[in-house]
Amino acid sequence: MTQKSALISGITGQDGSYLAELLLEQGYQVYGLVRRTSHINFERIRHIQDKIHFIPGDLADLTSLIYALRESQPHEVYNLAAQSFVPTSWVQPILTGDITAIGVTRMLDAIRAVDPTIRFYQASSSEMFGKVQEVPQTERTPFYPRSPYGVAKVYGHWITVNYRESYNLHASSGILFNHESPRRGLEFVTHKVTYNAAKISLGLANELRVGNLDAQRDWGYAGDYVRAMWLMLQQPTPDDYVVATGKTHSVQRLIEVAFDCLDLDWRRYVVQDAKFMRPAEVDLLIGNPEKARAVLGWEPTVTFEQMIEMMVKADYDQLKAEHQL
Ligand code: NAP
Ligand code: G4F
Repeated sequence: MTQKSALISGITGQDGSYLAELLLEQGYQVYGLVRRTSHINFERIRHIQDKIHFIPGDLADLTSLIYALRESQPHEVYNLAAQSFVPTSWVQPILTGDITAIGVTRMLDAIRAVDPTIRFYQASSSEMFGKVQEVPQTERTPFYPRSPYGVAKVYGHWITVNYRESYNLHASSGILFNHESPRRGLEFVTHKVTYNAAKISLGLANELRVGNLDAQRDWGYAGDYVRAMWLMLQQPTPDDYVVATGKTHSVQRLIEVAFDCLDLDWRRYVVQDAKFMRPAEVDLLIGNPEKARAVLGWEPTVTFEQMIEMMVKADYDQLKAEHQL
């Protein structure tokens, strides 16, 4: 049997690192599209970097995507690259649109030009549901995005559906709810909380400043979610799937769980700061993953509490070692 190959955009990100691990385990040749930076940022993939073929490229640059596809000749493309932080999308709305929205068209058009038999995964988001029109959210729930990021992801989703219907591409869109891990960027609320709770516990900080404590999210574990991406591209026909746990928790509950892991009373340390409030908020996300369960056989394996504990422990151990405590 010929070895399968896959090109991952966003391979240096949280999800890219877990997906690369999964595909290597499955025996794939893994190619990673990476942007040129003045400083190599391979922290999340250092342990597997010798097994990955890196190709320079940027979602802003169609030519680089065509070269990358010609060089890698992939069976599957996972488009995970994006400007993915919601608050940044209000300060850089045009860049967010160019990468997170139009970047998807560039990748799809490059696939169409180079080899339309390539299977395509688009990293869509529960942020598209925004001001939710239904609880819980399914593949049929109408979108009402609440940030330039959410708007860009709606475009990315619909252009994926459109290329599937227009050109018969095997293009699937995964509507993934929030998923976290010790590799999550420190700017996202879960990692910000676990990292700062660990710092406080070690005497390296004395407060944590956050925004809206009432927002609710359906938080899962990134390692579980990349399995769903791969399963989508193994199906005979392309489709769209919600990937979620079906449970929701508030930011306050997240803080309680994280601080409890370290026997800390969160009320003594957590300060609300208007700086972290958003111009428009997504108040409640909770997904119904029934279709992913029924068609893909996908189920989450790590609970919210287990994941937060895993993140707290990883941060605590790393800070302790770094500061020789
Ligand atoms: P992440 O950690 O922020 O990683 C984003 C990746 O995109 C990084 O590798 C980044 O490269 C790359 N990138 C950014 N701009 C690029 C450009 N112009 N050209 C090429 N690469 C570019 O994000 P993540 O959490 O892994 O999420 C992966 C994808 O899923 C994103 O599309 C995100 O919007 C979407 N998503 C995430 C979640 C979640 O909860 N994590 C939920 C739903 C959807 P650098 O390392 O060079 O910056
Ligand atoms: O962790 P967050 O920044 O994630 P958000 O905005 O839900 O977006 C993430 O999940 C999306 C899927 O739904 C992805 F598409 C997207 O790429 C990204 O991965 O914020 C979660 C909640 C928000 O309601 C925010 O207002 O936490 C609230 N929050 C409260 N204090 C905070 C803070 N968020 C951050 N980042 N920092 C705070 O201090």
